[in-house]
Amino acid sequence: MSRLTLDRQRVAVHLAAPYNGGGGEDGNETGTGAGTAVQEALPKQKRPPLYRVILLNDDFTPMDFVVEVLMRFFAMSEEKATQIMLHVHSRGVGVCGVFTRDIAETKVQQVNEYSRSHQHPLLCTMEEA
Ligand code: TYC
Repeated sequence: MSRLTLDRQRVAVHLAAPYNGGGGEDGNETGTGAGTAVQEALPKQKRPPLYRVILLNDDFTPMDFVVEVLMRFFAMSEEKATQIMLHVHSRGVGVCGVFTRDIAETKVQQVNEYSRSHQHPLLCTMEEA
């Protein structure tokens, strides 16, 4: 069962709890003063959509440069970066990480701008996870 379903269930149980007037000043009310029943707001949806940041293979970008990019912008160790680079090199695409939309957009921009400024055709993109 998804967490969303669980949240909805918890809210339904909460709202269906018996209205027993406990603590009322005159025995009829709930203690809010004027007989007004107060319903708590539904919980905000807390989980934003996530996006995969994807690296694309090409025939020209040097492997060392791709490893440097992965270390610089995705805080990977050299070992992890090499593993991801080789995956992209052999499979065509690979995931650098999963982020909220703003962070993913920033990473994509940073990688593409850095690659362009070094005259490499390396491309980064994103997709909803
Ligand atoms: N295919 C490139 C080469 O042979 C290396 C490479 C790996 C390029 C990953 C891009 O995202 C990439 N030099």
